[in-house]
Amino acid sequence: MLFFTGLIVVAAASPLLEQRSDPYASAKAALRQYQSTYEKNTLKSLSGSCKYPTVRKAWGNLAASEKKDYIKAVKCLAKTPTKLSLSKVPGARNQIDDFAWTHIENTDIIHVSAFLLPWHRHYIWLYEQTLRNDCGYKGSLPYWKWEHFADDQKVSPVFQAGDDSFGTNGVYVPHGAVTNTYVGLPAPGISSVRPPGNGGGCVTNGAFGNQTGWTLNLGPVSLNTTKNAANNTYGQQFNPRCLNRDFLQEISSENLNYTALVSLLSSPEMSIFHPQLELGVHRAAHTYIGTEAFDFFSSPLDPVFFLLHSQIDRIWAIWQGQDLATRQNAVDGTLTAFNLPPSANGTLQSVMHFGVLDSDKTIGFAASPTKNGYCYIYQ
Ligand SMILES: *[C@@H]1O[C@H](CO)[C@@H](O)[C@H](O)[C@H]1NC(C)=O
Ligand SMILES: *[C@@H]1O[C@H](CO)[C@@H](O)[C@H](O)[C@H]1NC(C)=O
Ligand SMILES: *[C@@H]1O[C@H](CO)[C@@H](O)[C@H](O)[C@H]1NC(C)=O
Ligand SMILES: *[C@@H]1O[C@H](CO)[C@@H](O)[C@H](O)[C@H]1NC(C)=O
Ligand SMILES: [Cu+2]
Repeated sequence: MLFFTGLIVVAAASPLLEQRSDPYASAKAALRQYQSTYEKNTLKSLSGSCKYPTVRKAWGNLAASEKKDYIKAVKCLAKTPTKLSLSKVPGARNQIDDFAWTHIENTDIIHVSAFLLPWHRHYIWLYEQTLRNDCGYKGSLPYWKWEHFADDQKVSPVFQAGDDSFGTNGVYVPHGAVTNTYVGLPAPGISSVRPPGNGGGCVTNGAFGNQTGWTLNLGPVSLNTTKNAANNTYGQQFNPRCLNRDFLQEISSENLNYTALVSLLSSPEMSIFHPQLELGVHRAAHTYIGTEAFDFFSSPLDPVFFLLHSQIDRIWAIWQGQDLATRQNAVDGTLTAFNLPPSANGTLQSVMHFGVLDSDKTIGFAASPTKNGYCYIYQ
């Protein structure tokens, strides 16, 4: 009898305890609901050649062997030769540089414009395909589930020191604020100031730390710590150096938690959702990591970039999945970054460029993660 009573008390008390101790309990419940609606609607909409979507999972939910395979495939990209013309991009050596350069070349078009979401959807899909086709990877692109560790991002499985993770913060090097500028935009002065974090130097552990011999070849472009020469405006010269980071925990605490994510997902309109996503969590995630990841142009040189943008794509997919009929084809923004120079609004027919990686695609081509050759779902 005592035993029985005890059980009832525990069962009744645990949801209350959870709510008291977890400030995000209700946001987590709301996210589970968004996820379930997204999955249900997506599975219902499957047709044609996408009947069995591959599953993109949080990095922390990959098995140890899957993590190892992913990292091995990324390292293989650094061993496959560049397709870029060395007269145009003298510093390019490998396919990591092909991805970085394609982003650099498009930076002034694909950010703060109608292109952000569809361009990066196709770009990270190409990365996933290249890992599979050229480097034998069998899995899917993972994502950085930043909401789960927002209040202490350094304990995230993404940022661990072992060789099955992406490494920790960079070593501390005293430094001041960093101002990044959109090189090449017609109106000067569009920049973003970031206070110093508690790193700033080389990452010295993990799969891409300097102890492994991993180097970045191109860039940086928009960090004011390196005023690039005229023949290196876009970081096209060979500049071998270590991967750097400069974590800024308060940016994560204030912008990347469950509450922030759920508030973003509750946006009713693309014209609210897109700017809130891009200038909110997207900017915050890049800013949190700092240094290379904070460079508007060469940020894909931090391998975590692809997990970051997989998370961005996940958030967009979940938002679209609440109401595919009205949200799948919604476009917001113009054809130029910050609308400079002023341009028309983007449409499903607007064309996106992928340099040496792929032929042009339209915004509409990338509207659905389960059509036009894409076939994946986030879990
Ligand atoms: C890695 O970076 C650290 C910090 O800058 C430095 O002390 C160390 O010598 C570097 N190691 C290698 C192998 O370059
Ligand atoms: C780039 O210009 C600098 C001077 O601004 C010069 O020292 C350097 O040799 C040039 N590099 C190349 C590859 O042309
Ligand atoms: C979580 O994010 C929200 C929205 O950005 C912020 O207002 C709040 O301070 C953060 N922290 C907690 C514990 O909710
Ligand atoms: C572009 O879109 C904005 C926001 O949706 C709208 O207010 C504006 O009228 C559109 N401009 C044109 C030229 O259609
Ligand atoms: Cu980008």
